[in-house]
Amino acid sequence: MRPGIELDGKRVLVVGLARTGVATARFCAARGARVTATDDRPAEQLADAVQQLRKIGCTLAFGRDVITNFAAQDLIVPSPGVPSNHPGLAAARQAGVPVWSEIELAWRFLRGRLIGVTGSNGKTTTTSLIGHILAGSGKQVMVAGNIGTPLIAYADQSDDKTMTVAEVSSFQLELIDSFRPDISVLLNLTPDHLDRHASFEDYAGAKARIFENQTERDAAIINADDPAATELAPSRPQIFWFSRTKRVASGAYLRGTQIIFRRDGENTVLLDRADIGLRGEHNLENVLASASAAFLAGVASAEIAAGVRSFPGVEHRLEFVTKISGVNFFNDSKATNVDATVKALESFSGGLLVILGGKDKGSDYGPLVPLLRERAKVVLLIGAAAEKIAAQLGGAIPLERAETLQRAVALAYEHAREGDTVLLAPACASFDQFEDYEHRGRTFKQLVRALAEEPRPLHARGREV
Ligand code: UMA
Repeated sequence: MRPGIELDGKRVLVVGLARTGVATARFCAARGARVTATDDRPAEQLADAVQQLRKIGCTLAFGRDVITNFAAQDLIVPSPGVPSNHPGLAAARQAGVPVWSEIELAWRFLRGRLIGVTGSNGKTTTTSLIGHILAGSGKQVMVAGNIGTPLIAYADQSDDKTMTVAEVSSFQLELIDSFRPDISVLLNLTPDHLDRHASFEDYAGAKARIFENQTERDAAIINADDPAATELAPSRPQIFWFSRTKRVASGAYLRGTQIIFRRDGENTVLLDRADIGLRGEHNLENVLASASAAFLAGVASAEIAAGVRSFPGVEHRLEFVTKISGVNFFNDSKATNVDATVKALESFSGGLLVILGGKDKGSDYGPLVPLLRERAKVVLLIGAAAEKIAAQLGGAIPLERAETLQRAVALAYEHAREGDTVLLAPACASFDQFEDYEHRGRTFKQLVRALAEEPRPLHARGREV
């Protein structure tokens, strides 16, 4: 039984008024809560939210200097983008006011079963793939969360037959209370968001909360090849491992080209490697995790194989854009941390022109050096992190300071030779120059398509690098 919560007449403060805040305020207001909605940005920048929330009777407060009484609330729901050490939130906690992320609130109203997917990388692909397999097998599915649509926006649409697949981030998990997925997935754990979390341990601790309320009846699917992830393995839920490299006692692994799922000593062939159209070893991991989740959710192996075969991939995730005069262009704008960029580089054998940079998240770019040296011809640097990256790459590879994405695309195309690949895999957040990584990815694709309209013959290009 979920604990629920009575919202009627309660004072609810919603902090941050983008996707999560607007959906949360609407949800609470519809249940009779007295909602105050606040954002550090001025009202003029939030015209759409203002219009929607005024209409449903929310009290609105905008701008950093507006004093909102955080301590006088019954519940506070900050958006994931609001740091949990926000001074108002600290005051509320001190006064004993619950501070929950929106996934906590949503979970209390969701019906049916929940699959929660977390990890540093691969969450979006895995969440989408699980949703795709479940939908293909005829289940009633909702896909939501960090992937783009807040979970709370769908809570009302669920019923006992619904399977919800939710991508959940460390920002969302760090403020849960009773949130409990029936099936949890931890894909991997590498440093990320160290501008928000005090340390790697703090970040890992937030991720590990996905298991916190799971019971013996629930399942946890964990990457056995990732030491940091295995360290977080919980004691209560049943654990199913997945591995690219070794046989596991319980869970998914490779036997030749077959992907096997082993449970209670019994092996089931789920699919063959040949069914996987996605590029890169990291995507093999995503498939192992997705197939395991689908199997545990009751999907038959033939349907899992069919789902993996027909999966088109995810926008902004090693997405093939086009080929112009023999040069391939790939958009991996979702590579917002160093590990994701490592995985992107590993997916190509060489001939790369790599666009790196954006808003730094306290990252160490050193791990990129060996792969760049081996596989890249040149790095084009953009955004605020350019100088830090240049200093850390330390002459390992030719660098050009392109500053903007537009210039980076033009320079990359100028330097590329037939058979080369231009790869946007920035290893950084996008917020210094773009609204978000999707905006960055769409901009990249537009710039590339503009090049495609006027392809120049290869011999007319600039110098070899
Ligand atoms: N704001 C304040 N005060 C602050 C900080 C922010 O008022 O101190 C306000 C901003 O002015 C802005 C709003 O808060 O108006 C932004 O909130 P938000 O960033 O949480 O925006 P949402 O649109 O609600 O997006 C969030 C997730 N954003 C983040 O985690 C940063 C989205 O994940 C998610 O898709 C969405 O909820 C729905 O669940 C994005 C993301 O970058 C894709 N996630 C990180 C990642 O994947 O690495 C975790």
